[in-house]
Amino acid sequence: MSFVLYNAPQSTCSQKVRISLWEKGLVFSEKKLDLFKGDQLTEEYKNLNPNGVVPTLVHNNKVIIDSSVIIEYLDELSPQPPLTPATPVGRAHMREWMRFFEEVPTPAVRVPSYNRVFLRHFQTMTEEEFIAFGESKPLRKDFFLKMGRKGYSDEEVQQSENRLRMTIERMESQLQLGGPWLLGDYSLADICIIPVIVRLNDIGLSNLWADCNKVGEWILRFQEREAFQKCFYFGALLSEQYGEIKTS
Ligand SMILES: N[C@@H](CCC(=O)N[C@@H](CS)C(=O)NCC(=O)O)C(=O)O
Repeated sequence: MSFVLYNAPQSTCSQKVRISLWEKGLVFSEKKLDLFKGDQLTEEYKNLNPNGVVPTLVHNNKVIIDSSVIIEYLDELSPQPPLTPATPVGRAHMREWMRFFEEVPTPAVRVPSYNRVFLRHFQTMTEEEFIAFGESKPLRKDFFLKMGRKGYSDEEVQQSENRLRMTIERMESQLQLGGPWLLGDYSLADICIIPVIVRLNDIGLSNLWADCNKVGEWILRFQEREAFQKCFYFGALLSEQYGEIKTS
């Protein structure tokens, strides 16, 4: 089997897939895209992934896109070790968590990530260049143009932090049922959210779980996994790529 992963070291969606590949022990090669140079927006790449985003997995010439679809695909393809509950109801609960993570914290974390770190890429662009860059993004055009070169407003930052805090509180309540993972056993639900939590920690927002002991323990448990350590190679954290990070 041949696996080629088009991804970016720091991309949270890519990190979900890297963890899953390592958990399954599947050998893969990485093609690293520079998202601020626009590698994901070339016609060649959009032939693979018309959304112009990473990750994309090419498995024996078959192209699979969207990180959650990819990790479920990998689990079906290579069932050992299982990352999905054995029963239909268990799988339904896992997908409830995954859909919630995709809908709430995954978009929310982009707001402080851009405001604190990525905005610097646009400071030397003219307004016209920035608009053209935003317009070229099939999925993220509205997000970019709403953000502008100055970033999101304090109100929008607060709303996104509220959504992230709500996520953490839900995870804390769920882990209080016994854990040690979100559904008891380790699953794709855990893998789906850990990159967002790592990102929050990296950009100075770990206060969001300061009073959530179970979430804190869950993070430590994750850090011990070999797949986690292999996924977060040097350069996967923003602090490693960008140095000091603005904390407001
Ligand atoms: N639903 C997609 C979203 C992928 C996504 O948003 N990827 C980001 C990196 S985490 C990206 O490629 N952004 C490029 C851009 O904004 O131009 C997935 O989960 O694969």
